Amino acid sequence: MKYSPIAMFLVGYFATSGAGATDALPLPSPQQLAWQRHEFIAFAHFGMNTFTDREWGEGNEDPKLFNPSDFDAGQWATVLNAAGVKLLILTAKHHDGFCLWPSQFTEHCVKNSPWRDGKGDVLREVVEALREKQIRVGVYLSPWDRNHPAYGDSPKYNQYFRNQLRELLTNYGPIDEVWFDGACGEGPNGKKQEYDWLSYYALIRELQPKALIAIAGPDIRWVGNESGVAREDESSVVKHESQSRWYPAECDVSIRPGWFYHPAEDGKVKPLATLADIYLKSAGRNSVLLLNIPPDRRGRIADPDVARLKEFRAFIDQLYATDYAKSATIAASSRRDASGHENHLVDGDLSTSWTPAEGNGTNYVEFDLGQSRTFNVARIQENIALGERVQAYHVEVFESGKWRSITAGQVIGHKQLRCFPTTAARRLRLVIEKASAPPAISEFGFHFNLRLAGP
Ligand code: FUL
Repeated sequence: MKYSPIAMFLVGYFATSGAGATDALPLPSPQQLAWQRHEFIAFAHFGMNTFTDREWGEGNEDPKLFNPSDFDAGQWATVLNAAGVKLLILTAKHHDGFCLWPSQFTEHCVKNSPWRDGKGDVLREVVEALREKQIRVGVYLSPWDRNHPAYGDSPKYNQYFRNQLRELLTNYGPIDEVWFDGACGEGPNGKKQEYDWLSYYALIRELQPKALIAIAGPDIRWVGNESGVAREDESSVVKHESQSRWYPAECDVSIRPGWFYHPAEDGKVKPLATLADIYLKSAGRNSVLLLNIPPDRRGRIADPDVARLKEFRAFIDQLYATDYAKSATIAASSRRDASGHENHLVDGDLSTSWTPAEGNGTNYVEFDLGQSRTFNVARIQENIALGERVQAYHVEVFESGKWRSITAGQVIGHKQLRCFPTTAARRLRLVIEKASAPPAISEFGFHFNLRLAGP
């Protein structure tokens, strides 16, 4: 559940937090930039619900029910690393209030479970295993807490919540993403809890200034659905009245129907075709894919999910394996100077770019392959360290003596994977029709994807 009133609240936060100039081009913070370049990150929904077969617990579950039989965070890290996941967000506390770390502020946590004789700490084991594989760490801490007696007694619960944040953000090393759902309910006193968001944000900034605050937070935006799909032309720049902010989109979706593991869903892991489509419509639409992979009652990623992730990785690798742009002769309509050379489009370096000379009207760069090639995906990337500059573009092929557009859009951003019916051509152009500042295109590629080619 992600409540939208938070969006209105955040507008207020942005307005009072200083930035948001009206005419300057909004830019990502270094942390947002690094995060967007991850492209593919994961969620692990794991907790009391894993053992009660529910999606939302009531909060009155007996901690003794939490008892993974073969917990192995090393297996998570190995599987995620092989899949190419760059950051994992663990549900340290879901709506039922049960904490996966031994909190000194509640009894409703792992210390009262039989797992590891009450001496275990899921978060610690996960953090250590992830760090061994250079996977970054994020935490999901649900503000909605159906267990805590002070929930609804707003100041008291806010203090409890900050105490928990402090535990998470001081005892486990660097945390890169703090994920807040906006769901809010009434406490046992019949009163609606008023979250003190500003105090939560201030504490995070104090304890982990590099952590990004997501969803009900100012740094990462929920894309607006739980299907893992961004809009075409999804922009990292969000405007409200005269304020423009860098606020990139995250696409969350589960590999299974539910967020938590349910044995009955072992046969319902999303097929590769669905995951491939999700990837193209999230990572391929200037957004970050946040794929949920819920560990099972053993405390391991279940076999069907492991198998699907292998296929998914193979799909992604195949997608990029052949890049015809790399062997093409490249010629630009113009270039601003040597640092804006068109050869930067194929150097694999996201910080270099092709920049045309100013004031020359429509700008394009042409790729001549020397012979006809077959492709169905164009990959276009802007150097977003300099902002989102392009406002309209298309890709065209030279056919029977004239140019024909095969795909067109407005936003480029970090990455577009534009798919179109399989096309054969020798010459092809990326045309920038409109930009708010000199375009800085960092990479261009065109690929042939087997799955998209059909049977
Ligand atoms: C939602 C929650 O209510 C779901 O249980 C899940 O955690 C999802 C990612 O966010 O809003």
